[in-house]
Amino acid sequence: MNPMLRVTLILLIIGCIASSCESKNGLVSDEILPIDSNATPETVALYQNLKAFSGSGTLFGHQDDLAYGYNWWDEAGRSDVLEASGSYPAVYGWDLGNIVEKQVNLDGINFEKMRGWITEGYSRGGVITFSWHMVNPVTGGDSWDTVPTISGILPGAEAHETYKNWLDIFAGFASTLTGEGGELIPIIFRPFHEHNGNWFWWGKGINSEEDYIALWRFTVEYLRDEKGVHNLLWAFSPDRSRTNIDNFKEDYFYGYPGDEYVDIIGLDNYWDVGHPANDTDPEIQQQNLIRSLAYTAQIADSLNKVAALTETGTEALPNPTIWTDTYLSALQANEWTKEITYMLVWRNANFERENRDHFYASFDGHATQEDFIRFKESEFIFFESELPNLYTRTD
Ligand code: BMA
Repeated sequence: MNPMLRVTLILLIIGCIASSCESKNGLVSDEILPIDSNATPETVALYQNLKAFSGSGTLFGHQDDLAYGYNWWDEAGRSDVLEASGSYPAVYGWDLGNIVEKQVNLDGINFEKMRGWITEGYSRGGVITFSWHMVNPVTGGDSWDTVPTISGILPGAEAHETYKNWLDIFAGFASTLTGEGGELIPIIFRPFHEHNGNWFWWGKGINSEEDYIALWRFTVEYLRDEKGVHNLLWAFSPDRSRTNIDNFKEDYFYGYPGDEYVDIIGLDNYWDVGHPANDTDPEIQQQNLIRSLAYTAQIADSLNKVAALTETGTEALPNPTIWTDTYLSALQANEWTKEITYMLVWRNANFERENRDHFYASFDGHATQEDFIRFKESEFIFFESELPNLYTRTD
């Protein structure tokens, strides 16, 4: 189908649903609302449009896309995804690690410049998501400083005020991200990710599940109710490697703070896409990828929320046809996997600065480029140039 026709059809579908037509799963988008009843109109629209869009395609996203690439650093207009495929990604991931401590984030991105790139991506219609590799508020170490921490920052604990001050800084940043009309830019906020793993200070086995839940709830209530931050959609994102695929729908809920505290049912899955530590037969891995995506979508559907593959990728892209053979075929595998609204691949670390091949999106000239273009040209995958307007309700 030609891209314009495709966009028109999607706009029609979104318009129809927004004006109370039933979608294929019997929902109307009006029925779905973010956990923040005071969310800004654009934030509500993004959430409802993602839900309405679910099943029609998957948006493609990339971490740090506009800030740097495999062989460039901080050059206006550049993007590895654009240069490899012909379009910017539809979703832009940014990380706030070190926002309290420094002018630049943990990977060297200046926060003022990040603000500009966020505005730029949003002004072209892209979706913005934040993770936060937060410094350990108790020890001052990094996110990987895995000593028991959460009990030390909950209300009443010694470092609680410190933690609140950090959230104030976050609120300041989130509240100054505005579009051309002065409206706040909606942000899919994905704090304390991969919490069922034991590699971050907020992880499993290091803290109690109860404390993790308390921290999440406190964070939502403080930012939303006390600080009045109303441009956030909250994404929950356990890691697939620490779930048993046969028990996924139970394992998924480790640390789940409750339906009133989560908007996006996310999954971080590096495990089933060729992780070097996973020696499962590749065919079984592909089946597990499909199963993990389908279960995630089923959970989202049962809770009337939005499903996403919030982080994924294979470092240095050793499989030349990963985009179509692994991702596209999994996303299109069945009616459930098709409900994954977006996928985000991790950053393309700059080779000169980091002296390693730590990249997850194709760049111009890479062996995966041809397949990346095929992936982009698939009717099911949406890059930025193919996006409908996600920020306006059409009714
Ligand atoms: C990790 C790696 C690190 C990076 C961190 C935060 O997965 O990419 O190099 O510092 O994410 O972006």
